[in-house]
Amino acid sequence: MSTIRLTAAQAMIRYLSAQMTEDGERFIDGVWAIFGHGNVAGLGEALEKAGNAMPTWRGQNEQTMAHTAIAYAKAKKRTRAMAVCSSIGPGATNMVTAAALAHVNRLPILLIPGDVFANRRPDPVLQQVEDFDDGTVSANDCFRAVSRYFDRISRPEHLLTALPRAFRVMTDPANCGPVTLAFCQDTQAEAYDYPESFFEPTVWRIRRPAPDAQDLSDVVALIKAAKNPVIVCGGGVIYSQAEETLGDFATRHGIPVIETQAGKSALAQSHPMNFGASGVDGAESANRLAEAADLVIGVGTRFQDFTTGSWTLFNEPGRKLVSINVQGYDAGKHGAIGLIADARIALEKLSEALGNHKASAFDPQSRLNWLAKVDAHCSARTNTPEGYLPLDAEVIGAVQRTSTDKTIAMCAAGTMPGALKLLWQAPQAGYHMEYGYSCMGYEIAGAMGIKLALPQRDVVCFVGDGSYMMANSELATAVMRRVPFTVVLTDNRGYGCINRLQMGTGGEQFNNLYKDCNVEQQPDIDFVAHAASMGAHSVKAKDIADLEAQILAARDRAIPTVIVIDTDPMHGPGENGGGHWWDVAVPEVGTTEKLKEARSSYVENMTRQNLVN
Ligand SMILES: Cc1ncc(C[n+]2csc(CCOP(=O)(O)OP(=O)(O)O)c2C)c(N)n1
Ligand SMILES: [Mg+2]
Repeated sequence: MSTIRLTAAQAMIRYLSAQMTEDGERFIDGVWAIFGHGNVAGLGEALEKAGNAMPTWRGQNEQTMAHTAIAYAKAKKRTRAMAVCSSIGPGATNMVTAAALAHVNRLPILLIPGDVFANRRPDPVLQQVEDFDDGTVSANDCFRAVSRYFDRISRPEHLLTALPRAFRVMTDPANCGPVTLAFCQDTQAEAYDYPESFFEPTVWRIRRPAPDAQDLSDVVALIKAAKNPVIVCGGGVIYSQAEETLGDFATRHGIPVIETQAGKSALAQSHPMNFGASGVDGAESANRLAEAADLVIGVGTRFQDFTTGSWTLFNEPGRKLVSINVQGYDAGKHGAIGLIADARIALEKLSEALGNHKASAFDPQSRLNWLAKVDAHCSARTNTPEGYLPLDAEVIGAVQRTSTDKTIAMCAAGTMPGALKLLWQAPQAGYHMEYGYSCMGYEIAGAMGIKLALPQRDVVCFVGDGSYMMANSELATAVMRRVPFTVVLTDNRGYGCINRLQMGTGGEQFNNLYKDCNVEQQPDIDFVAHAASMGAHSVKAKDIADLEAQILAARDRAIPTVIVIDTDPMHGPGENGGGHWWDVAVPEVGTTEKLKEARSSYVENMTRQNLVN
């Protein structure tokens, strides 16, 4: 056996550069890295020598670098990913939140935190967490709960099994998620005679498992028997690239589609079978279908509470639940009859078996009524009231009017995810929402990841002032790397959505908007100057018309543009919608009348939850 003598770090990077997609590209596009104690000498040396065979990029924060990597993988529909490499201790634990985000959203990312010395000789080292009773614990054990595969590389030969396993996880449609390879600092530097064959180029094909024949015929029988079936289109439809197949299936068999946050834009909003999203921030047309359905067919969905109205939707007595999912865990949830398979293959096989079967009629008008309502809701007010501040819906309208088929609207937390779910009329593939973890601070870093993945698209990043304050510094990275996107920063001077939620659950306005915070002086944060200081083009839009003009002007810039607009914090987007209930626990005892009222309406809503199927 011919071998090559490499350090473990050199071997890891060499292996990463030889793992390919079916299209002949590297599966790992490159490595985001911030060096420090625990990776600068080992992995740092290996990455420097790798050069373009495995490019290295420096960001500003390990969490947000990982957000960029995750957004990249989501935009690539999990066909490619990036790695993120950190020092030990704080650099490593900064990535734990991002690992959780990737875990919830089932997205591939390779995290390589540095770890303590395997030989323990210099212990305790700088940044080492010392467990009094367990000598094997390090800060990186925090990753265990939020990694799909966690390993600690404490001998060079561990890589021979750990690296193939890592790629198997990241390219497996069912188990896809974050992989953490915690890499002991002394091991990174240790030499070993690796077999040359280990570094041969390997192609990772993403499998498309077919459904079990008996399960398939059971589901066919259920669909044939159903009077009011409805399809719930989840993110799995997009990951399996089943968008066209789903649209054809829905049309051919007369089954209307409602969408989840992750599934939105699998079908264009203009698709005649797309009835919009369900749930608390959902469309009337979708929620009525969800209430009346006698058969719910989930395709690639986790049935999260924002889709199910915390299970007060889909509560028609006797209704059946089918879950088409490549992951058995999801396929079996809530008593669902599972079809464990790739979404596209499952829909093709179902359609074949259903032949010309078409479900009985549904009301196509409800969708048109809803779309007309959306248009009205997003139009800017012309009879400007006294003390007028634009609404979030009007901001969305402005972006919508300037958007094209190339536009991708993206967001993660705050008012805008719910508002966009309800109001954004996406072209196919025109929506990127991180709403599995809904992590404030994903937005700017995520926008950069999308643009890196899809350079030909126009990325519009919706971010609230709160999320912007939480993480914005990858804006500087985007300026340096010349990655343009447009940030629409809605400044409502605090956490608007949580303030409304607080009021809606019987609480007093407290600790959300700055006006209700325990401070000596009210802030007047100059977001335009802040973004400009990082090199972005930044402007304040004075009104909705100005916002539209600024978005158009941003389109051809080579750097990010940040457009700040003051908005009204008090009015949510759902006020005119047909939103459903969402379970947020209200205190059982309290002093105010409004809290007591909120509690009794909460208790009443709980009785509508259909938990047993
Ligand atoms: C990391 C993180 N912390 C806390 C939350 C809870 N949270 C969700 S939205 C929100 C406020 C968002 O404020 P802002 O970005 O200004 O949006 P707005 O609702 O005001 O438009 C908070 C605190 C979260 N989703 N993520
Ligand atoms: Mg805000």
